Amino acid sequence: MNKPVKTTCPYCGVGCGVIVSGDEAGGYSVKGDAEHPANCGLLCSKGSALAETLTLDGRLLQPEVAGKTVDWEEAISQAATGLQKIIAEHGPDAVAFYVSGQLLTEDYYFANKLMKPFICSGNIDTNSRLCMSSAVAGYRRAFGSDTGPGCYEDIERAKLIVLAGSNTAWCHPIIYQRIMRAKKANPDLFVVVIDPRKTATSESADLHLALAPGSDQLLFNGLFKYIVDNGEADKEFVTQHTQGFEQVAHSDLPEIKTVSENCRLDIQDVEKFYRLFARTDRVVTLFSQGVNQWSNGTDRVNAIINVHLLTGRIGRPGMGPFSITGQPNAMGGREVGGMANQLAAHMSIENQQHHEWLKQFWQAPALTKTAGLKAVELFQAIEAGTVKAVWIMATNPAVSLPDSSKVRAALKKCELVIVSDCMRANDTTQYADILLPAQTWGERDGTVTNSERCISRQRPFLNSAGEARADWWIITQVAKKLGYEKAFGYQSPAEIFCEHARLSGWKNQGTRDFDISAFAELDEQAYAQLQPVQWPVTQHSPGGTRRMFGDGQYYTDNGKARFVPVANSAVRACASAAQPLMLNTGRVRDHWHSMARTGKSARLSMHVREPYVELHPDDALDYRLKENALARVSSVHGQALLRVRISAGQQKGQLFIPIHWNDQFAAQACANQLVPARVDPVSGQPEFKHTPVSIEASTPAWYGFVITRRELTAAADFDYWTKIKNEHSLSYELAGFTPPDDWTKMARSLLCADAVQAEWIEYYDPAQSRYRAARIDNGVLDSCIFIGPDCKLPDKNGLLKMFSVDALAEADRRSILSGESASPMAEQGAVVCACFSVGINSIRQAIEQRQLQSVDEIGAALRAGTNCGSCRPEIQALIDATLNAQA
Ligand SMILES: Nc1nc2c(c(=O)[nH]1)N[C@H]1C(S)=C(S)[C@@H](COP(=O)(O)OP(=O)(O)OC[C@H]3O[C@@H](n4cnc5c(=O)[nH]c(N)nc54)[C@H](O)[C@@H]3O)O[C@H]1N2
Ligand SMILES: Nc1nc2c(c(=O)[nH]1)N[C@H]1C(S)=C(S)[C@@H](COP(=O)(O)OP(=O)(O)OC[C@H]3O[C@@H](n4cnc5c(=O)[nH]c(N)nc54)[C@H](O)[C@@H]3O)O[C@H]1N2
Ligand code: SF4
Ligand SMILES: [Mo]
Repeated sequence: MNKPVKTTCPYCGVGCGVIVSGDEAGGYSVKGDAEHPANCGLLCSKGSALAETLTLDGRLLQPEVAGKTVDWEEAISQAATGLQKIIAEHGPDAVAFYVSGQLLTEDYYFANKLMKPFICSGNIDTNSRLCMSSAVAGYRRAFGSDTGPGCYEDIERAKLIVLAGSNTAWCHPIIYQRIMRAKKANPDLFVVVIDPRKTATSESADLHLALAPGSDQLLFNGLFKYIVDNGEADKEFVTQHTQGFEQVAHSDLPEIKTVSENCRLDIQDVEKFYRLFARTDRVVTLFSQGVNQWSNGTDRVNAIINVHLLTGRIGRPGMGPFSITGQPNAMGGREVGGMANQLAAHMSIENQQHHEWLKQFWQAPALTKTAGLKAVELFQAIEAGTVKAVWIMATNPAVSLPDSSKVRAALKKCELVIVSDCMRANDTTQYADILLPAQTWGERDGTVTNSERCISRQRPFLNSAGEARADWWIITQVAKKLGYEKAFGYQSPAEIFCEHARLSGWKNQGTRDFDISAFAELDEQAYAQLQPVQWPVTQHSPGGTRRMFGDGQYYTDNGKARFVPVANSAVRACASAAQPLMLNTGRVRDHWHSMARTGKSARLSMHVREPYVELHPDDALDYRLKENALARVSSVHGQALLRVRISAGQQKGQLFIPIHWNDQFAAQACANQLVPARVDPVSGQPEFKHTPVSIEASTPAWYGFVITRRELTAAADFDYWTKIKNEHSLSYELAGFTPPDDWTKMARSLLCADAVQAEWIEYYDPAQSRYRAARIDNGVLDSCIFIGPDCKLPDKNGLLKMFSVDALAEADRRSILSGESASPMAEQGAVVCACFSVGINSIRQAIEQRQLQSVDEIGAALRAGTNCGSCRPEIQALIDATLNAQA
């Protein structure tokens, strides 16, 4: 690699610019792009660790049909004939695409173009259905279009920032850092976090409203009433630019007292929030999955938009409702009409004129007349047998869709499952009849759009691994085989991008928000050099558009934004005697979804090392659960077996399980085995945050762990296992309900199957039920196993250190089975700062012994928090907790 390459981070919707440079050893380093408007040079822990995820481990490198490696021609031909046969026999609606916000815009554009006009079915939906379809539906109800009004700069210009249902510090870390920086520059900036849970985000908030789960619309309806009653509404704005005010004003809006009782919030806190909101002009309300992923997600979005319209706080600097998008190209998917109920270029499935225009533009014989099946319905139709073929691209539905056992059963039954992915083995690829190897980040070439409508380039700096190809290329090949040569005769992503840009301007004339017609004639070189730019980008606004709706004009029939009346409560699942608790699910700081990429990085795996269920101390007492022991969580749909974490940050009656772990990394840790397929009736978005469940202590006969330099395929035989990547090894946590007859036999078959002669040391204390053994190959520690009667096992840091050396010191060799390195190092505990591997114990010690009282002081002493900054809220929490304890 000669010159550093500017590209975009492939994780979250913040869309940070990164610069990748090659080093002499053939490795890569990644840093933030100071010129990118999203991050101005900053990167979070995930972005900073990107270079560690480039290995070919686990990559899908060749096409496969029925488990056999084939060449591309064969794979494409099989895919096309398979689809064709089903279409011929059962019609176009018997096939479907299930795509993803992790595709590039060019890929996405083609997937939609192949399905809606040419195959002529609406059956293309995307994992964005699970992610922000409620935000899309809410925007469209209010604005008549799917338009994100604001931009990131509004964060710096706001005086009040409301974070609703968003763990920004972990999920959109650079937005969070921008908020923290803004707060430093302007100490008057007030931050309110609305989340039932205590999170890293609520840690630094000025006010945390830990409301009763599911009560957001009541809170915002109450705010609406407060604003009206206190004469704080912007009457002029309401009259000139909105409609439907009376309907909301005359709906059943709650008094503060009702809000406080039903949201279970302190009345003073509610009043404080209402007063602040009513009296602060520059308010930005950022919202995410705690709002969207409920069976009334769309209503909640409108409850938020309503108060912004009521106060005229939209379209001007420092204000507006702001849906922060999850995936790197969630927005790009919306632009190309990637959802089953959208058409390309923000045209509308309900609008006949738009259908005609699209047919003309694509010179397509037809176009689906109706919307297709939304994600959850789509998999139900596969189960029912009405959809007989599905092509899955860049998503892992066996893990991420609700009621995943049903999804798996549907995939198993489906006549033809085609999967395009970059990884060979995930929970979905096992059901594939045809596997198509896709390029991944570093190889792929195209564009993505972030939360603030900013289009950025992803540029390649690596050659494609094996036979991997661009997703758009794969789609063109299948399309051509299906007979659509003319419409899919493209050679480069630039050509596709130009067509997409041309379409956005086609018959537009200001009638549709999405317009990038200024790029319709972009040549290859200009595309290569395309700078980040916010749409719309037209002849009138060639430099892009920061904010929308500054002119008070909306895309509704009469140009006025709509208020939407929203019920105070929703019909949703209730706890029962059999399922007395409610399950909330979400993310951890350093893993991304099903861990295909982050699971490869030891640094990112250090922060949270195992799947877990978190609950309140009172519930732990009631259900006799101990920290670090195992518990079984059950719903009517399935079960999970997880490590227990006890935290007062959870509300009583609430459990939290992270979504990341799946069958590739654990025995039974998939959150969606528990979650039902209940959706918001307007948007079709699943209710991921509210599942009735029960919990009980699980009582394994033994607990243990293995550290090894090799994958242990036999780990899958244990009742409980999880796998974690370390710097020089892998760790497996294990547990079993019955002890093996012979520990030595079990341990040796696990660790020495490939080398029966290997040097082996062991220790067994039957009285204590403790067994320990290690395999040493030519003076190097190869693997070790530690078993005990309960979850109190030795700290692994000393052992991990022994895996980092080429030859074991004699003293270390003698002390392996004690679990301690002879060259002692303090037990640092769970890693908080992933960049510099600083553990919780080291930080606590520094606070206690050296009297350090700020995150900056900790940084100066230990370096923790001084690189990406993602751990700063956790360090602050440790300082607060320690100082509180001392006081
Ligand atoms: N580290 C990391 N970052 C990511 C991702 C990742 O996998 N890992 N994924 C990306 C994607 S695709 C997405 S969509 C985003 C998601 O980003 P977020 O939406 O911030 O993430 P979640 O953890 O799903 O949920 C956010 C919060 O909603 C809260 N919540 C639950 N119920 C309610 C409720 O009734 N009301 C309110 N107000 N809050 C509630 C939860 O307690 C949780 O803290 O993150 C993106 N960024
Ligand atoms: N319970 C619960 N469930 C949830 C959520 C929740 O909060 N709670 N959140 C939901 C949300 S918001 C989301 S976004 C989903 C995410 O869920 P998924 O979309 O299933 O998440 P990933 O694990 O990111 O899957 C992406 C897959 O695409 C592959 N891939 C990556 N890049 C490319 C590429 O360029 N081309 C191709 N062809 N493949 C590629 C990866 O290897 C990986 O297998 O989960 C949803 N599910
Ligand atoms: S915030 Fe982090 S994960 Fe998200 S785009 Fe930026 S660097 Fe990537
Ligand atoms: Mo998402």
